[in-house]
Amino acid sequence: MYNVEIDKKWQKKWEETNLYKFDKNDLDNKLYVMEMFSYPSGSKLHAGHWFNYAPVDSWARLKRMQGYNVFQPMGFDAFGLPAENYAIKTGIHPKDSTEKNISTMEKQLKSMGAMFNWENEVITCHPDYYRWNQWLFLQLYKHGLAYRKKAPANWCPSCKTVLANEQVKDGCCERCGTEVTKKDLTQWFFKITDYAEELLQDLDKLDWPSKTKAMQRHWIGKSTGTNVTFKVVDSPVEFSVFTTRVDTLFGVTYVVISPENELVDKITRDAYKDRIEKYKEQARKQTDIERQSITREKTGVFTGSYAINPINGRKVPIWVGDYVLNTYGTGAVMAVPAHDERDFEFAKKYKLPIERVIEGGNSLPYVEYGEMVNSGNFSGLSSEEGKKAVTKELEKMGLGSARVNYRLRDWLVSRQRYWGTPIPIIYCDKCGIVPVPEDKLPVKLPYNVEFSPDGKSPLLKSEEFMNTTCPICGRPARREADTLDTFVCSSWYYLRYVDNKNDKQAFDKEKIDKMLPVDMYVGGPEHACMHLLYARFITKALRDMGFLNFDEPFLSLRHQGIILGPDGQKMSKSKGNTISPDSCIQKYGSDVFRMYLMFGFDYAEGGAWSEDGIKSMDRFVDRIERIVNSTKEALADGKNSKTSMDGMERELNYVRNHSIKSVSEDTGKFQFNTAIARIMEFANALSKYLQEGKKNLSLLKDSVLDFIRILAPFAPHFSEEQWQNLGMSYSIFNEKWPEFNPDALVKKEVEIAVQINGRIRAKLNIPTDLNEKGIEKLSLSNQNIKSLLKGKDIKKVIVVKGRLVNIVAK
Ligand code: ANZ
Ligand code: ZN
Repeated sequence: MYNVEIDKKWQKKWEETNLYKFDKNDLDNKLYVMEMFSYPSGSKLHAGHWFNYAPVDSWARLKRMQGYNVFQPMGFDAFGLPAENYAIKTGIHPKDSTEKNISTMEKQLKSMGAMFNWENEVITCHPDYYRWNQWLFLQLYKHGLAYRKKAPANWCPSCKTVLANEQVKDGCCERCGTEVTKKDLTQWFFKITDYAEELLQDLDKLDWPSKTKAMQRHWIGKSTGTNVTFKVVDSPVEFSVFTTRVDTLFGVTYVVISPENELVDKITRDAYKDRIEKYKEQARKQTDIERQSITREKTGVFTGSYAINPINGRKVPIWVGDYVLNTYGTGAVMAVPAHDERDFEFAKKYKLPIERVIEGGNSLPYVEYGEMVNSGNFSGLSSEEGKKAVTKELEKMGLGSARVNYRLRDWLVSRQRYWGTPIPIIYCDKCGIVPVPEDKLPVKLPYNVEFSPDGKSPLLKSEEFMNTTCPICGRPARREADTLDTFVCSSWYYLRYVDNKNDKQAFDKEKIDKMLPVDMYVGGPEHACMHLLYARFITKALRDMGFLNFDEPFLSLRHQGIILGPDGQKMSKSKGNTISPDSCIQKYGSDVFRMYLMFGFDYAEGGAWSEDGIKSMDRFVDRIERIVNSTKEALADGKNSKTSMDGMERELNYVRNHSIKSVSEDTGKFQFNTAIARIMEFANALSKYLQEGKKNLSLLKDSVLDFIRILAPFAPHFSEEQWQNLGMSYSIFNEKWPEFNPDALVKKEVEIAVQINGRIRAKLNIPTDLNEKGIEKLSLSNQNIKSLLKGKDIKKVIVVKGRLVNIVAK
């Protein structure tokens, strides 16, 4: 059983000797390794946190031994809904519960024995962090990248707050699962859409999982097409539609505008007003996701008005339909039922004409490209040619133009909640919207606030907070009562880590230009479209404002999988299937827990917890200890030694070099489970060798030392202990990572079976370059074979090179 006291012993020593202190003078070799910081929720660190952090620490330790100067900071994403919801339920103030959770989690994280640079810790709910979060807001505001507008916002009736699009999952609140509705509110936005194209293009530069890049591409949703202007018959009104298939323009039989489109009221004829009003009301209750669902039945109402198709002058009816989203393109579409699924369904339902204008396939709708037909002068062109030609024609007529659209929407950052960064804005009756001057930051979040939700910002109820004076005219004014989305905090924390104690600025440009980008960032795949996109946007925005000079925050990214309960279900308190890291490390020690996590699961996949798995890792560690002790004895004894390199020696040396090579490569690829499997093979080879009679002691010693070196990143405390046990000097983490000798990897011997009449009677190690005659001779000279053949006649010897020898004898 592993002695858990050695965890504490080495953690203390590492701290006292400042072993992992980042060397600020050796930036050429810097390696900035970062794991997504933790959310200090009520439930402490769970096995999933360990699975995120501990293997990455092992990766970083290996890099350190390879000569890198590792910077691995840690912090807490401390604002946000869970702490506030917990407070509402228990009455414990979010600040108090958060501070308590942070100190618990810090202790837990320290018990991991990771190389965290705690002196660079950031805690986002502390004024020395959110002050700069407010500063960031003001910079974006100054540069036109933060703005206010009235918009239908996603509203969670249960959390009583606005949610970003990204926080709505299948029409429900990501946090509590309640169905999300719409509410018109004046909100603050960050203009991430200004960066849509660059965010898309630069994905190519990143060493990120391809699935994550694909998700961002999809989320940004670039679409190339044409805006076409339709004039309304007997009205001065005109409007545009966005289409990716302008080659189908001749097939338009009606147009549809979204219920929220401001044109609806202008276009609707009196006789149709009642029905349209009712329809608008009904549409308000639907989420965008429901409205886009392919399976949902398409609905709509006629406005009584008609529009003119600019290409052929045809009069087509204008409908209102909720399958058209107001937030995409122009909020209006031209409907081509012969070539679009949704339009086809809609046209059938409302008996609207369906006219084919693209040749190909028999059935309708035909949605592929083909040859244009029934399209006037354009007939005969391919879809590709037609798109260009029709767009050109529309441009000539002044009734259309080529157009690129993105699905990406601006980032809604205001929240009607208490536990967040106050937005540094003041409203003055005379001067309007006035940003808080930078030297007046931070705008402190008051402690005594009634935060139980009523749909309004809790800060509104704090007169002390709300009432201020206008920085321009000095008259009484009111503060902004909303707080910032916590994703704002996490969109730049990797910059603050580097310069976390700076009280003059958010960070020093020179410092971060040297330390960033982050070389390796690791965290959950669920952040593909929110955090990971916001952080990229903020980096680019700060670059354009001159605060830094790199384009991307995270060069390499990896995701970890999820550790499930022993029952294969997601761990949760209510299911009673959680695994507490604390009790595991009390029982088995930090390293056994860490190695089990790394060996028992594929890092990117995760899987179900197994108690047997951790026990067998415990036994493995015991075995290593026996290997070290036997080695010590053999070395002290010094007798029975040899200096030659025979078959056994060559075999051991082979496994040793093979392990060094594989562990380096696999760890580099985050394939920790196979890396540990190679370490186990190495341990087997050592055990086997220790059982031999005569030993080459210098080989034994070198092999065991290499073994402990390559084990060290995976079992840091234990390896440090065994290193000392072997009489080596502190610290193993100042040792160089061993290099393998390619010569030793060329197998000079193979094992072959020697059979007599088809039954295996001996196994021989023979040189790989031995010819058939030599193999035969060697087999026949084996003691065992010799005695079995005594008194028999050898009829035939069959040699299968590299595999076996069969002796036929009577
Ligand atoms: C006519 C047409 C004919 C279309 C055809 C497609 C096929 P992406 O690729 O996502 O950009 N569209 C445009 N704006 C819309 C909105 N606000 N709500 C719902 N649908 C909208 O898709 C662009 C296509 O989606 C556009 O091209 C338009 O339908 C529809 F045979 O125009 B198409
Ligand atoms: Zn004023």
